[in-house]
Amino acid sequence: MIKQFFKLFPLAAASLFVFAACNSAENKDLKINDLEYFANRGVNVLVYSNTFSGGFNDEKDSGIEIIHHGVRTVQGGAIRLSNTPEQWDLVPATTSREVNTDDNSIEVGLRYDDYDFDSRVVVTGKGDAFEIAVYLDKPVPAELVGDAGFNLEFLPSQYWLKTYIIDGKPERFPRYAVSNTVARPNSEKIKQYKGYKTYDDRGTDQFVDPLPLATGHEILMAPDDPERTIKVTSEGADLNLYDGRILAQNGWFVLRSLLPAGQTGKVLSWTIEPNSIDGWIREPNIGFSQVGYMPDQPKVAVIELDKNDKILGKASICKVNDDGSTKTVYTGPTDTWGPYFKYNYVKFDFSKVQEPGVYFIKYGDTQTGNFIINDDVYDHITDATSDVWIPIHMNHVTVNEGYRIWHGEPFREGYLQAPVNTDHFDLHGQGPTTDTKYKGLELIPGLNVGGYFDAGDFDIETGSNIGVVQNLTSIWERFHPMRDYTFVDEYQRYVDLHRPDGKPDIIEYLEHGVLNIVAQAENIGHMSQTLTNSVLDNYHHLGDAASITDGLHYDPRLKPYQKSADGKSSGTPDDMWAFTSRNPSSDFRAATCLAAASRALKGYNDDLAARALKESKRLLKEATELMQSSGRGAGNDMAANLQLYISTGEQQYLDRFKDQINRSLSRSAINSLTTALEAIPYMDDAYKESLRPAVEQYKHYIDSLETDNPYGVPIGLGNWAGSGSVVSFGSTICMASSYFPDIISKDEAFKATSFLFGCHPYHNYSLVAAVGAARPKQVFYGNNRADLSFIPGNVAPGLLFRKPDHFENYDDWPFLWGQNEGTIGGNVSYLTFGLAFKNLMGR
Ligand SMILES: [Ca+2]
Ligand SMILES: [Ca+2]
Ligand SMILES: [Ca+2]
Repeated sequence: MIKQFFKLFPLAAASLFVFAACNSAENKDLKINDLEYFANRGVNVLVYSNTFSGGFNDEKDSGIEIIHHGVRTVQGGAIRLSNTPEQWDLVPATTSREVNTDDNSIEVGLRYDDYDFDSRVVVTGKGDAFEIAVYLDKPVPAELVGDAGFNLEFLPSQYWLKTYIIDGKPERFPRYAVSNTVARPNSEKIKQYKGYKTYDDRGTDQFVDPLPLATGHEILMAPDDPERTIKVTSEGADLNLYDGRILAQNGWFVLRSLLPAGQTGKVLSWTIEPNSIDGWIREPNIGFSQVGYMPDQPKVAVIELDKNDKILGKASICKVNDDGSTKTVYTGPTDTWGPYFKYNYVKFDFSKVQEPGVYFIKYGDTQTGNFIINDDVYDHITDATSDVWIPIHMNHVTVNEGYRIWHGEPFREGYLQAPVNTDHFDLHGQGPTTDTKYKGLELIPGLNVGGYFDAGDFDIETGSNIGVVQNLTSIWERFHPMRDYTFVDEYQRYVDLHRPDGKPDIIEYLEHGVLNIVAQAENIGHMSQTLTNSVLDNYHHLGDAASITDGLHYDPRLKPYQKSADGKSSGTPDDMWAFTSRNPSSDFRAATCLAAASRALKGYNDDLAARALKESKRLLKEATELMQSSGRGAGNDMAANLQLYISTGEQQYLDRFKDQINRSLSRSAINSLTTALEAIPYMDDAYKESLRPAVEQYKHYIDSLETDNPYGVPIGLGNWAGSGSVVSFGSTICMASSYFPDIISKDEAFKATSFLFGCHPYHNYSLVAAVGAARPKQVFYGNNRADLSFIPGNVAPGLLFRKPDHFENYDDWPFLWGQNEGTIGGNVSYLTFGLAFKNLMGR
């Protein structure tokens, strides 16, 4: 009824809106909605919709959260045991969560098992404010008095440089962490995750504790920015404001009150008033391909709208002329897709615009940055990843670029055998045996060669390094890219970006990966799980990888920080460890990738090709026997069986592959179609034809995504955002379309590129660093994240889903790995996709 009225009388509707916006009687009560959070215009208060995870402790995305005018600016509301908790400080378990719509409150039970300490936090909506109250049935345990407090954390990038007023005194949030600290004895430090320490105390036996920036009973934050204004009042206890970045660059501003000693019942009460802007409507987010479009490709923008926003029936394309003037060249209808989680979506198809040039999109008053239409817009989408990101992640070499050293040669002292029964902080572990000839903490020679840093950290994850070698081999065999803009000298252990050396870069990258896998096979005897940090205080390293360890062999006979007379060893236990518990499936995968890589390396490095083949045969034999004797059956890995068939031509692998692929395809084509298609060049025509039903099934899957979400790609809702699935989706489409163009049109592949390059929820920036015409993302969780920067070519995981209905990707705060990290595995997959895509498009 109302809709009809708006349609018939758009002018009347507009003036009605103005009236509503000026009417201060708008109801701003924070009421619990159907999704169990408090909401009014512009303010969402989530109470443990997202709980602290056990795996990585404090990920800065749990507890009591505020999504303030579209941006999640507050999180972490919980009982915490320090002033500015770090990632590896203890977090409470959530023992209960109760939503009481009758009295508009949500109550959670929190518990620290280590201290047998329970508390209840009750959040109650009271008009346009809410109260946070803490209840105790038993007093704070004696050992936590002075440590247990209620903390709420504020996103630094949304508050720095803005003002705050505490008990009437004006102050400014600091852009960089520069405030006072005190050193206290370690005996007073609350223990950290699994007893590890995040800091190196340099022998002082003291830890650093930040002092408050300010203290008071009422704080008004960001009165200068209505979208961020929040007032917090504490009934009794002092409110202390801390800067969490003093201890850890990923820290937030922390507001904290200590819990009183010896009391039970309601022990703490804060009143929080987040400002809600009258009639606030989030600005439309026009998703489009920042990289641009080829003239004859489909061009569909997806416009994300506030559910309070009115849908406009038309949008336009404007052209930027040579003289800088602009002209509307196309106006067309929008097509309503409908609601998807928090927002409404409409699509705007402008495929008819085909003339090469510079354009932008206009929807109402919103206008995008510019993009290009031309044949060659996708020609360089993989260059930054290939020329810059991948070589910067080469381990055990110095990497130079122009005037800049990205990192020196890391881990010169090599790797020690991890001691038995070690439970590691990065989710690995050494079992009760070493499965090698080495004793715990003994040097395993020869491992500090080749290999790739895993991600924003510097460990070698053997599993992903195996995948990387496999993918680089497949890239070489499928596309033979001769691109040569990287100088790699394994003897000098030196890499120089943008310097051609006469060898194809892909072969050099492949060689670098193989060097480490062969070294593991030769020196450990099998694959490690990981080569990684032994101490937590150098695991979170930010800066030059060569300075993670001191480069000297660890000698426990020396005191910490003491060097031997010959200058070759030290008493500092910073050496990396090899976790060597044997896993025959990992050896089986290594055998496969080494067999394939040895083919590719022939003629480039015959010695390494021969060593790779020798180790491949040995590992394959041993892994097969181990798997058989443990009853696990040999080779339950169809991709590996295919590769082994290609390498050896042996019927047994072909039989196993065919059997597995048939069973797998009959379950679902979605996960195994790529592997099935990869086999086509090595099989007969009948095999290819037998895949037709699976390809048809995949086409149905592609079509079904059009109704699943407005972007028509698989969108993941996990704790690590899903651009990796979009890359795989794109790769499968490219391969399927090249073999079965009658079933899957190559146009489907543009859904993947558009999503990656800007047509996605939350904002419209390209998720690939430095790739994208007007606006690639600016910050990533690379190893240079402390500089709020990026490493070119990195693919961000992208749109992280926060329960129950919020997608986000911070572009001013790099430190959430689930949205902004990139991995060696993921970036090599992107390279594979990009090359396949360009190949399919005839570029
Ligand atoms: Ca890692
Ligand atoms: Ca080269
Ligand atoms: Ca050392």
